Amino acid sequence: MEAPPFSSSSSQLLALRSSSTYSRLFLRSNLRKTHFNFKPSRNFSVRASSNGDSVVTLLDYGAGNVRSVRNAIRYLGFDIKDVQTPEDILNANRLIFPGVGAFAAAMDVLNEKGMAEALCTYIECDRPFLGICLGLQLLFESSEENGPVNGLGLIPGVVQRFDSSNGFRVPHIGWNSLQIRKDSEILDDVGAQHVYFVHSYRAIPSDENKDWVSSTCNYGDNFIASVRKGNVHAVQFHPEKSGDVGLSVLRRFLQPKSTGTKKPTEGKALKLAKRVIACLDVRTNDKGDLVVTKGDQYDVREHTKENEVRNLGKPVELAGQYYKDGADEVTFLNITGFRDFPLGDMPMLQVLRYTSENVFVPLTVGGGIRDFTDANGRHYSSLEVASEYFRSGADKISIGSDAVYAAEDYLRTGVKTGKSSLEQISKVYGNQAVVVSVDPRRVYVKHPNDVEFKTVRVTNLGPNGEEFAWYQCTVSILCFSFTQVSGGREGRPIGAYELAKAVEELGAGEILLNCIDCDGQGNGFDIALIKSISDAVSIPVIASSGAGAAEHFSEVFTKTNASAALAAGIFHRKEVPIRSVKEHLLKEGIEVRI
Ligand code: 1PR
Repeated sequence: MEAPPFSSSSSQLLALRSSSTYSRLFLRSNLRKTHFNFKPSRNFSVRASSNGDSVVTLLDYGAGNVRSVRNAIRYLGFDIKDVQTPEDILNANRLIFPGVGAFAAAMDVLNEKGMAEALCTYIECDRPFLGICLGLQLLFESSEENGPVNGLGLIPGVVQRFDSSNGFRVPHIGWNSLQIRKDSEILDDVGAQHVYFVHSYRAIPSDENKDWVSSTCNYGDNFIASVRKGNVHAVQFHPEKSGDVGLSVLRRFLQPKSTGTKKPTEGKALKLAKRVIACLDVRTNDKGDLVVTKGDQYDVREHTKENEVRNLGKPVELAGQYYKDGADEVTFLNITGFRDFPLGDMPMLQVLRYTSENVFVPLTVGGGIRDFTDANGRHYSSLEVASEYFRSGADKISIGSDAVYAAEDYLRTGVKTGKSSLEQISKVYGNQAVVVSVDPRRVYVKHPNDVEFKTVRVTNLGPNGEEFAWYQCTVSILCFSFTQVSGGREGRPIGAYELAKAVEELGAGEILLNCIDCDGQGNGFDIALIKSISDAVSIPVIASSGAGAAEHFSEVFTKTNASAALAAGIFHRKEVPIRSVKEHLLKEGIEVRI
């Protein structure tokens, strides 16, 4: 069962993180004093599926999006039993632990619920176990994440933050390759194909843990990508978000005997791939249907007498198509979310739920993430809005307008209040789950000293021969007329460069960099803007707006430090398929997932 909307889980986590127990070192020896009513009902040496049981026990402590793991398990034909008590862990046939959120908060919850000891016992008895992401990290002795904080202590080693000083962007987000170190069975179909990672902390292989390490990944240095001992497995990457190859990892864990012989290694993955993202701008049209639309410089209405909202298809269908076509991620932007409160916009939540049932790459959703008071006076925090998006299937949320206000406040006062939506959501869900979407407009100037904001030299001169421009951030606003309320955009006194640096400090994990001037024009990305921002921050930057040909993708990846490129119009109008973009990038020597 999914957690009910607005369960107290996120607020509990927040409370836990600020409580005095938050950074308390966890002494595993104390755990040993707890006694459980453990009734081993089966032979420990029997592999997971050999008894034909189709039930998987899932340890979900309520800190984030476990929906995608649930969907992947169900997609593979298994039923889920949720852990309610430590005994459920001890009596499981096979246990999946998709850790989400922060290390310390997770350990606090496991300790408080008495589950840490049960997990140790289960694993030490060599019962079928699969830890995912934080579910791998928690097996180690300790983590430096808001710590040091002790973990379960089953594997020697300390979980540490990636070092961004050597130019590697943190979080490590995207599709990377594995170096298989020993036979791990569940990785038998991976070979040289990419799998999806999203994390800021990692464990390092050493002599002490080498009998556990089954694969490593290189990102700045070699880190542990998976461990395996007997029936106990854990992976740092997300199999539930790694497309077909990830589903095969889960399948091999769930059905170890039925997956046939080892396949030859295929694929050419060597390093972190550049991502190609399909974006779906979604809104309700005048007939009340939720449609995928697409603007020209953010104008999404047809220039006809009827002035209808441009309709380019159905969101769930198109997202499913892009997944099959090889999109590395799918992004939904609920472009009227700021005025139609997203939690009142149930169709959008349904879109996420349905999409996540069949799309096994990361899903991002944006639009309307802010505090809101409804007509009945009920107040919803932006954290509640984001939580509902996560519960409905989003892996990342994207904040637009509210992040602009937060950055303005931060730059004006120099104080991080911790109260902005950006800070609150990244505190609970981790900064890798929070994208900031920037919607700037070019403002030409004669000389950089003419403005207080960072300028770039433009390739096409401004209307009065200007050689420079700054990029003014905009926010969604309501425009009232006698006949209707419509959306518009208001320029704010902050540049895209200043905003990007501020939101990185406030906890953004990634920047989705649009450009209103280029949107829908098909003339290529704004290289000067993207270079300036991707050089200024150490979090990944997604280049957006203006793609009109496969060559525009290679241009943005060779001339800037963008980690991903996003497009909408060319994919919706079927002008350039995602496959052609990838083939072109491969031909140009740019690493992509195929
Ligand atoms: O401000 O937090 O409610 O978020 C609103 C979100 O909706 C923001 O992420 C903002 O970018 C988006 N949005 C608002 N109005 C529009 C509009 O089009 N009228 N869509 C809009 C922005 C921009 C891109 C687009 C690329 C690629 N869409 O994401 O998909 O420019 O297009 P192209 O390849 O066709 O050039 P909040």
